[in-house]
Amino acid sequence: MRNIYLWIATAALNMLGILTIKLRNDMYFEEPTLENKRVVSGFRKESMAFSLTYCSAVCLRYDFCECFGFNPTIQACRIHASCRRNSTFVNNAGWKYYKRAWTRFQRSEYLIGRTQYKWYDALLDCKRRSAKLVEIESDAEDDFINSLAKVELPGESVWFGGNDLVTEGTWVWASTDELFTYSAWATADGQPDDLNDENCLHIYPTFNLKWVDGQCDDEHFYICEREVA
Ligand SMILES: [Ca+2]
Ligand SMILES: [Ca+2]
Repeated sequence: MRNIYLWIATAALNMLGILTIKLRNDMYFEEPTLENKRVVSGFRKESMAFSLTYCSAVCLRYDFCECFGFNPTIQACRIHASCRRNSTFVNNAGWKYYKRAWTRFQRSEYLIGRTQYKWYDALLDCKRRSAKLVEIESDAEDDFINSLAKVELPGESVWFGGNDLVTEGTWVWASTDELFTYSAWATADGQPDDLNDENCLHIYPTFNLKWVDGQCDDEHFYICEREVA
């Protein structure tokens, strides 16, 4: 009986978590490659969960939670700091895994833009999400974004919010028009070179994800950034 009261109290607290999701407009998406498996990487805890929403609310309460598993048959929830595709056991029937759309690092959250857009359309898509096309202010942030791109968009160029559209050679961030205070250009490979009028910033796998100037009308994946309290 005592366990039932405890369970009801936990459920009530989790309802508050659900409210938090709606306020933050947070989202998650299913990772079909992990279905019916047991993910090993970043496992933190397994607990009871009567629904997928409940399980997602548990995940969203933790900054470290990048992904969670839910099994509706046994009503259980697994909280993970990471879900690597190469770190799984097969044949764990009934489990599905979900990744948080926004990944937290320091004072920002980042969203992978999974459609290839021209630079300006990528910028607009981030604006629609009340965010900006990612802007990099430190080595730590650049390293984090590189790792995120390597895992989520392997071998792809990824748009950043920098541009020299107004004055050739004067690079600014789109959300503020402020000059770069940090940069990680592929200088060893002669970047930026404005070859054929290149005015938009992206990272380039051929140059080890260092920064290059690209033609703004090329289509690449992108990353949005929003600051969190
Ligand atoms: Ca930033
Ligand atoms: Ca240029």
